[in-house]
Amino acid sequence: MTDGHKFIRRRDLLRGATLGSGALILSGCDAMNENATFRSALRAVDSLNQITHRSLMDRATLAPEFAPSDISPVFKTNGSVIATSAEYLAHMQNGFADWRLRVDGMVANPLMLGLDALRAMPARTQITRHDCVEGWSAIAQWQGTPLRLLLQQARVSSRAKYIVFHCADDYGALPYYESIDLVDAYHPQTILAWGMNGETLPVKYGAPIRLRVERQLGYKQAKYVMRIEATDDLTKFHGGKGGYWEDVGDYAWYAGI
Ligand SMILES: Nc1nc2c(c(=O)[nH]1)N[C@H]1C(S)=C(S)[C@@H](COP(=O)(O)O)O[C@H]1N2
Ligand SMILES: [Mo]
Repeated sequence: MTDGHKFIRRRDLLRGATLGSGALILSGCDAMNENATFRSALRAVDSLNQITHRSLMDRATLAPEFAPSDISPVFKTNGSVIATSAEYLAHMQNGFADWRLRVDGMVANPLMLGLDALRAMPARTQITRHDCVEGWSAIAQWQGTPLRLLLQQARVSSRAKYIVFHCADDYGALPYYESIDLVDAYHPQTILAWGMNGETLPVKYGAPIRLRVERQLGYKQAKYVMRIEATDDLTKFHGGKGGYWEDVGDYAWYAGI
Protein backbone atom coordinates (compact mmCIF):
# COMPACT_ATOMS: atom_id res chain seq x y z
CA MET A 1 0.00 0.00 0.00
CA THR A 2 2.77 2.43 0.93
CA ASP A 3 4.14 1.96 -2.56
CA GLY A 4 0.83 2.86 -4.16
CA HIS A 5 0.51 6.04 -2.17
CA LYS A 6 4.00 7.09 -3.19
CA PHE A 7 3.07 6.46 -6.81
CA ILE A 8 -0.03 8.63 -6.61
CA ARG A 9 1.83 11.35 -4.76
CA ARG A 10 4.34 11.58 -7.60
CA ARG A 11 1.42 12.25 -9.96
CA ASP A 12 0.21 14.97 -7.60
CA LEU A 13 3.63 16.59 -7.77
CA LEU A 14 3.38 16.52 -11.55
CA ARG A 15 0.06 18.33 -11.35
CA GLY A 16 1.57 20.85 -8.93
CA ALA A 17 4.34 21.58 -11.41
CA THR A 18 1.84 22.15 -14.23
CA LEU A 19 -0.31 24.51 -12.19
CA GLY A 20 2.79 26.27 -10.89
CA SER A 21 4.16 27.17 -14.33
CA GLY A 22 0.67 28.13 -15.52
CA ALA A 23 0.38 30.61 -12.64
CA LEU A 24 3.73 32.13 -13.58
CA ILE A 25 2.62 32.71 -17.16
CA LEU A 26 -0.62 34.29 -15.93
CA SER A 27 1.08 36.80 -13.65
CA GLY A 28 3.25 37.97 -16.53
CA CYS A 29 0.24 38.50 -18.82
CA ASP A 30 -2.28 40.44 -16.81
CA ALA A 31 -3.03 42.82 -19.68
CA MET A 32 -3.59 40.01 -22.15
CA ASN A 33 -5.77 38.26 -19.62
CA GLU A 34 -8.35 41.01 -20.18
CA ASN A 35 -8.84 39.64 -23.64
CA ALA A 36 -11.84 37.28 -23.72
CA THR A 37 -10.49 35.05 -26.49
CA PHE A 38 -7.28 34.49 -24.58
CA ARG A 39 -9.24 33.70 -21.43
CA SER A 40 -11.36 31.06 -23.14
CA ALA A 41 -8.25 29.55 -24.74
CA LEU A 42 -6.72 29.26 -21.29
CA ARG A 43 -9.84 27.56 -19.99
CA ALA A 44 -9.67 25.01 -22.80
CA VAL A 45 -6.04 24.20 -21.99
CA ASP A 46 -6.88 23.93 -18.33
CA SER A 47 -9.70 21.41 -18.84
CA LEU A 48 -7.48 19.40 -21.19
CA ASN A 49 -4.88 19.25 -18.42
CA GLN A 50 -7.50 18.00 -16.02
CA ILE A 51 -8.65 15.26 -18.36
CA THR A 52 -5.08 14.07 -18.90
CA HIS A 53 -4.42 14.24 -15.21
CA ARG A 54 -7.59 12.44 -14.25
CA SER A 55 -6.91 9.55 -16.60
CA LEU A 56 -3.36 9.25 -15.28
CA MET A 57 -4.74 9.19 -11.74
CA ASP A 58 -7.11 6.43 -12.77
CA ARG A 59 -4.26 4.42 -14.32
CA ALA A 60 -2.31 4.75 -11.04
CA THR A 61 -5.10 3.22 -8.94
CA LEU A 62 -4.29 -0.13 -7.36
CA ALA A 63 -6.17 -3.28 -8.36
CA PRO A 64 -8.11 -4.83 -5.45
CA GLU A 65 -6.08 -7.05 -3.16
CA PHE A 66 -7.54 -9.97 -1.21
CA ALA A 67 -7.04 -11.94 2.00
CA PRO A 68 -5.20 -15.29 2.15
CA SER A 69 -8.58 -16.96 2.81
CA ASP A 70 -9.77 -15.73 -0.63
CA ILE A 71 -7.08 -17.66 -2.54
CA SER A 72 -8.71 -20.03 -5.06
CA PRO A 73 -8.20 -23.71 -4.18
CA VAL A 74 -7.68 -24.39 -7.89
CA PHE A 75 -6.16 -21.87 -10.28
CA LYS A 76 -7.00 -22.82 -13.84
CA THR A 77 -4.18 -22.84 -16.39
CA ASN A 78 -4.63 -21.42 -19.86
CA GLY A 79 -2.59 -21.28 -23.05
CA SER A 80 0.83 -22.89 -22.83
CA VAL A 81 1.54 -25.01 -19.76
CA ILE A 82 5.20 -25.53 -20.69
CA ALA A 83 7.65 -24.14 -23.21
CA THR A 84 8.99 -26.89 -25.43
CA SER A 85 12.21 -25.43 -26.86
CA ALA A 86 15.35 -27.47 -26.11
CA GLU A 87 16.82 -24.42 -24.40
CA TYR A 88 13.84 -23.98 -22.06
CA LEU A 89 13.69 -27.70 -21.23
CA ALA A 90 17.40 -27.70 -20.36
CA HIS A 91 16.88 -24.73 -18.00
CA MET A 92 13.85 -26.42 -16.47
CA GLN A 93 15.75 -29.64 -15.80
CA ASN A 94 18.47 -27.59 -14.16
CA GLY A 95 16.03 -25.75 -11.85
CA PHE A 96 16.70 -22.55 -13.87
CA ALA A 97 20.11 -22.22 -12.13
CA ASP A 98 21.82 -20.97 -15.33
CA TRP A 99 18.81 -19.11 -16.72
CA ARG A 100 19.24 -15.36 -17.17
CA LEU A 101 16.65 -12.67 -17.81
CA ARG A 102 17.76 -10.20 -20.44
CA VAL A 103 16.69 -6.54 -20.15
CA ASP A 104 17.66 -4.58 -23.25
CA GLY A 105 16.44 -2.45 -26.15
CA MET A 106 16.23 1.29 -25.49
CA VAL A 107 18.17 1.18 -22.22
CA ALA A 108 21.52 2.70 -21.25
CA ASN A 109 22.51 -0.26 -19.07
CA PRO A 110 21.39 -3.67 -20.43
CA LEU A 111 20.99 -6.34 -17.75
CA MET A 112 21.41 -10.11 -17.51
CA LEU A 113 19.93 -11.29 -14.22
CA GLY A 114 19.62 -14.77 -12.76
CA LEU A 115 16.81 -15.91 -10.45
CA ASP A 116 18.99 -15.44 -7.35
CA ALA A 117 19.72 -11.83 -8.34
CA LEU A 118 16.00 -11.19 -8.92
CA ARG A 119 15.07 -12.75 -5.58
CA ALA A 120 17.73 -10.68 -3.81
CA MET A 121 16.02 -7.46 -4.90
CA PRO A 122 13.19 -5.91 -2.84
CA ALA A 123 10.07 -7.97 -3.56
CA ARG A 124 6.34 -7.31 -3.53
CA THR A 125 3.70 -9.82 -2.45
CA GLN A 126 0.08 -9.34 -3.53
CA ILE A 127 -3.11 -11.40 -3.58
CA THR A 128 -5.03 -10.47 -6.71
CA ARG A 129 -7.69 -11.73 -9.08
CA HIS A 130 -6.82 -12.92 -12.57
CA ASP A 131 -9.58 -12.37 -15.13
CA CYS A 132 -9.44 -14.30 -18.41
CA VAL A 133 -11.58 -13.10 -21.32
CA GLU A 134 -12.75 -16.67 -21.76
CA GLY A 135 -14.95 -16.12 -18.72
CA TRP A 136 -13.13 -17.37 -15.64
CA SER A 137 -11.34 -15.72 -12.75
CA ALA A 138 -9.07 -16.97 -9.98
CA ILE A 139 -7.33 -15.44 -6.98
CA ALA A 140 -3.71 -16.18 -6.10
CA GLN A 141 -0.86 -14.72 -4.14
CA TRP A 142 2.03 -13.57 -6.30
CA GLN A 143 5.51 -12.67 -5.15
CA GLY A 144 8.06 -11.03 -7.35
CA THR A 145 10.34 -8.19 -8.32
CA PRO A 146 8.68 -4.85 -9.14
CA LEU A 147 9.30 -4.24 -12.84
CA ARG A 148 10.13 -0.59 -12.19
CA LEU A 149 13.21 -1.59 -10.16
CA LEU A 150 14.60 -3.43 -13.18
CA LEU A 151 13.72 -0.60 -15.54
CA GLN A 152 15.40 1.92 -13.25
CA GLN A 153 18.52 -0.24 -13.02
CA ALA A 154 18.57 -0.63 -16.80
CA ARG A 155 18.04 3.13 -17.24
CA VAL A 156 15.26 3.09 -19.82
CA SER A 157 15.63 5.83 -22.44
CA SER A 158 13.29 8.80 -22.16
CA ARG A 159 12.32 8.05 -25.80
CA ALA A 160 11.01 4.55 -24.98
CA LYS A 161 7.23 4.15 -24.91
CA TYR A 162 6.60 0.45 -24.36
CA ILE A 163 8.03 -2.58 -22.64
CA VAL A 164 7.90 -5.83 -24.65
CA PHE A 165 7.95 -9.25 -22.95
CA HIS A 166 9.44 -12.06 -25.02
CA CYS A 167 8.32 -15.52 -23.85
CA ALA A 168 9.94 -18.94 -24.25
CA ASP A 169 6.83 -20.70 -25.61
CA ASP A 170 5.17 -20.92 -28.97
CA TYR A 171 1.38 -21.10 -28.86
CA GLY A 172 -0.01 -22.64 -32.01
CA ALA A 173 3.03 -22.12 -34.21
CA LEU A 174 3.88 -18.58 -33.11
CA PRO A 175 5.95 -17.18 -30.26
CA TYR A 176 3.95 -15.73 -27.36
CA TYR A 177 4.79 -12.15 -26.49
CA GLU A 178 3.14 -9.15 -24.88
CA SER A 179 3.72 -5.44 -24.29
CA ILE A 180 2.56 -2.68 -21.96
CA ASP A 181 3.05 1.08 -21.79
CA LEU A 182 5.25 2.83 -19.24
CA VAL A 183 2.32 3.79 -16.98
CA ASP A 184 1.60 0.10 -16.42
CA ALA A 185 5.31 -0.78 -16.39
CA TYR A 186 5.95 1.57 -13.44
CA HIS A 187 2.70 0.71 -11.63
CA PRO A 188 3.48 -0.53 -8.09
CA GLN A 189 1.61 -3.83 -8.61
CA THR A 190 3.43 -4.68 -11.84
CA ILE A 191 5.86 -7.42 -10.87
CA LEU A 192 7.85 -10.23 -12.41
CA ALA A 193 6.54 -13.05 -10.25
CA TRP A 194 8.82 -15.94 -9.26
CA GLY A 195 6.56 -17.08 -6.40
CA MET A 196 2.92 -18.20 -6.30
CA ASN A 197 0.92 -19.01 -3.16
CA GLY A 198 4.11 -19.18 -1.10
CA GLU A 199 5.94 -21.58 -3.43
CA THR A 200 8.38 -21.31 -6.30
CA LEU A 201 6.35 -20.44 -9.43
CA PRO A 202 5.39 -23.79 -11.02
CA VAL A 203 6.18 -24.44 -14.68
CA LYS A 204 2.52 -24.55 -15.75
CA TYR A 205 2.05 -21.02 -14.39
CA GLY A 206 5.08 -19.64 -16.26
CA ALA A 207 8.34 -20.53 -14.46
CA PRO A 208 10.87 -19.14 -13.94
CA ILE A 209 9.07 -15.75 -14.10
CA ARG A 210 5.76 -14.41 -15.35
CA LEU A 211 4.42 -10.91 -15.60
CA ARG A 212 1.67 -9.75 -13.24
CA VAL A 213 0.19 -6.51 -14.52
CA GLU A 214 -2.82 -6.36 -12.26
CA ARG A 215 -4.87 -3.66 -13.98
CA GLN A 216 -5.04 -5.77 -17.15
CA LEU A 217 -6.80 -8.92 -18.41
CA GLY A 218 -5.38 -12.45 -18.38
CA TYR A 219 -3.73 -12.56 -21.79
CA LYS A 220 -1.44 -9.67 -20.81
CA GLN A 221 0.02 -11.78 -17.94
CA ALA A 222 2.93 -13.17 -19.96
CA LYS A 223 4.34 -16.48 -18.70
CA TYR A 224 7.88 -17.85 -19.41
CA VAL A 225 9.37 -14.35 -19.74
CA MET A 226 12.92 -14.60 -21.09
CA ARG A 227 13.64 -11.11 -22.26
CA ILE A 228 12.30 -7.62 -21.63
CA GLU A 229 12.84 -5.03 -24.32
CA ALA A 230 12.21 -1.27 -24.16
CA THR A 231 11.02 0.21 -27.46
CA ASP A 232 9.26 3.17 -29.03
CA ASP A 233 7.62 1.10 -31.78
CA LEU A 234 5.44 -2.00 -31.41
CA THR A 235 4.85 -2.45 -35.14
CA LYS A 236 8.25 -4.09 -35.64
CA PHE A 237 7.43 -7.12 -33.44
CA HIS A 238 5.71 -10.18 -34.93
CA GLY A 239 2.23 -9.21 -36.21
CA GLY A 240 2.75 -5.60 -35.15
CA LYS A 241 -0.15 -5.23 -32.70
CA GLY A 242 1.87 -5.56 -29.52
CA GLY A 243 0.94 -9.07 -28.39
CA TYR A 244 0.15 -12.63 -29.39
CA TRP A 245 -3.65 -12.44 -28.99
CA GLU A 246 -3.67 -8.87 -30.31
CA ASP A 247 -2.07 -10.19 -33.52
CA VAL A 248 -3.85 -13.52 -33.81
CA GLY A 249 -7.27 -12.90 -32.25
CA ASP A 250 -7.62 -9.15 -32.72
CA TYR A 251 -7.85 -8.70 -28.92
CA ALA A 252 -7.47 -5.15 -27.58
CA TRP A 253 -3.88 -4.13 -26.84
CA TYR A 254 -5.06 -2.04 -23.90
CA ALA A 255 -6.97 -4.56 -21.81
CA GLY A 256 -7.47 -2.43 -18.70
CA ILE A 257 -9.78 -3.60 -15.92
N1 LIG B 1 3.76 -17.23 -22.47
C1 LIG B 1 2.44 -17.29 -22.38
N2 LIG B 1 1.81 -16.44 -21.55
C2 LIG B 1 0.48 -16.48 -21.43
C3 LIG B 1 -0.32 -17.38 -22.18
C4 LIG B 1 0.37 -18.28 -23.05
O1 LIG B 1 -0.23 -19.10 -23.75
N3 LIG B 1 1.75 -18.19 -23.13
N4 LIG B 1 -1.71 -17.36 -22.04
C5 LIG B 1 -2.31 -16.14 -21.48
C6 LIG B 1 -3.71 -16.28 -21.07
S1 LIG B 1 -4.92 -16.14 -22.25
C7 LIG B 1 -4.07 -16.36 -19.76
S2 LIG B 1 -5.70 -16.34 -19.24
C8 LIG B 1 -3.04 -16.54 -18.71
C9 LIG B 1 -3.25 -17.87 -18.03
O2 LIG B 1 -2.36 -17.97 -16.96
P1 LIG B 1 -2.42 -19.26 -16.07
O3 LIG B 1 -2.08 -20.45 -16.93
O4 LIG B 1 -1.43 -19.03 -14.97
O5 LIG B 1 -3.83 -19.36 -15.56
O6 LIG B 1 -1.71 -16.49 -19.21
C10 LIG B 1 -1.52 -15.64 -20.30
N5 LIG B 1 -0.11 -15.61 -20.57
MO1 LIG C 1 -6.88 -15.68 -21.08
